[in-house]
Amino acid sequence: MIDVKTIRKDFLIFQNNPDLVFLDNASTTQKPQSVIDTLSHYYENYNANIHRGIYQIAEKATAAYEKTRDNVKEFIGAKDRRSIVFTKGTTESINLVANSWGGENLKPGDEVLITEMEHHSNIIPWQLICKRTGANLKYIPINEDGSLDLSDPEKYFTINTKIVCVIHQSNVFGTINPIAEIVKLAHEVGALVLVDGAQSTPHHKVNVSELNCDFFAFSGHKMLGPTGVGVLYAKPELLEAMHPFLGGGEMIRKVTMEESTWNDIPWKFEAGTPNIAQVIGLGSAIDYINKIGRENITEYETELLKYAQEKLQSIPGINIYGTVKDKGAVFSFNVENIHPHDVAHILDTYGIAIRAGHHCAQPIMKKLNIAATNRASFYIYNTLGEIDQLVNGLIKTVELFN
Ligand code: C6P
Repeated sequence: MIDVKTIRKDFLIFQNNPDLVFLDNASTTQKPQSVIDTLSHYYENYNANIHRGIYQIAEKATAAYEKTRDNVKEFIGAKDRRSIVFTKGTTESINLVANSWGGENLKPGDEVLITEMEHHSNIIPWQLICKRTGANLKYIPINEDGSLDLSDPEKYFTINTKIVCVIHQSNVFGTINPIAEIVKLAHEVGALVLVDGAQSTPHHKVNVSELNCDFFAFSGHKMLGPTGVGVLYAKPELLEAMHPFLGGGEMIRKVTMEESTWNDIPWKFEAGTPNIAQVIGLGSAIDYINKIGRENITEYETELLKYAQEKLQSIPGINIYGTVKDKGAVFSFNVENIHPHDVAHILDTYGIAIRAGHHCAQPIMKKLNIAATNRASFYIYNTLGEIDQLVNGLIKTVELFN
């Protein structure tokens, strides 16, 4: 079980901001001292470019960077370290697949299947590539409770479907989607599957081999790591067949004035100087999460979510979005007759940080016929007491407007 008091001591931000109640973890998480120290240690002791220098600190930097690749491989249950490509984040990972795989493999009449629950990062790259290639973009609809409507799969999974791109855990509803079922439906019609794991990877045990997905994307900053680093997992044979996304240093084998050949995977997809410190910092974040244990994280967050659900439901005029049983610790809601931005602003005056807006998921807002929601999202350092503070803040907000 999680010892939240001890955990909070690892996060200096809470000592430096004693009144801060940080409930915007789906947006980004705070960083433990071990991750911050790892970044400083790299810059203070062995800052050098990787894969190039043959002097000692460059070799040390390269080894630390590549060690994180092994760390990530184990963390997500990949079979092959060549499957792990470092990117800037989930957004870049999906753009890489849309451009490199989609640009090469999609043609007019093909279908890209996504869902109405996607973050813009898993919509826009597909809209762009569909426009470029003449492929069609189709959406699996969602139900009122925030679940996917998979009642009529033949309507969506067809012989024209070439790739299915689906969010693992919704950043608005918290819904955890049935990826194994979706992978099965997609593979039956010969389509690939890309999973957006930005919201699942920080909170649950993820095993890409068991899921049998073809691509999996996530961001370091949502799982205690630095900004500017993320991962694309892909089956090696897919990466081998795909063209490079970005061209430049390190991704080549031989360059002539006329043409070039490419480095081995995964480096074929890591052009230029990567975010070295951030990648090494991600390794440290994974170590921290492993020390706590992901089953413990899921268990603790479920407790937080249950407590929040019970407490928040009792506030008059509250509407909760995303009521499925299988969900992560993300809580979207509105308060009757009070704009979400006003709610978030008033809560901020009590030191409570939540997010208000469309959460980069405008198709969901359209489906629910609302402009925005409030969203509280939890992580390992949040406490039941902070949920009480949120509830008290909301009660005061309601009183203020009545
Ligand atoms: N969602 C939120 O507050 P990047 O920016 O590349 O690290 O992650 C993008 C992204 C992709 N998919 C999902 C499911 C996400 O939730 C996000 C980021 C943040 O919900 C910022 S909008």
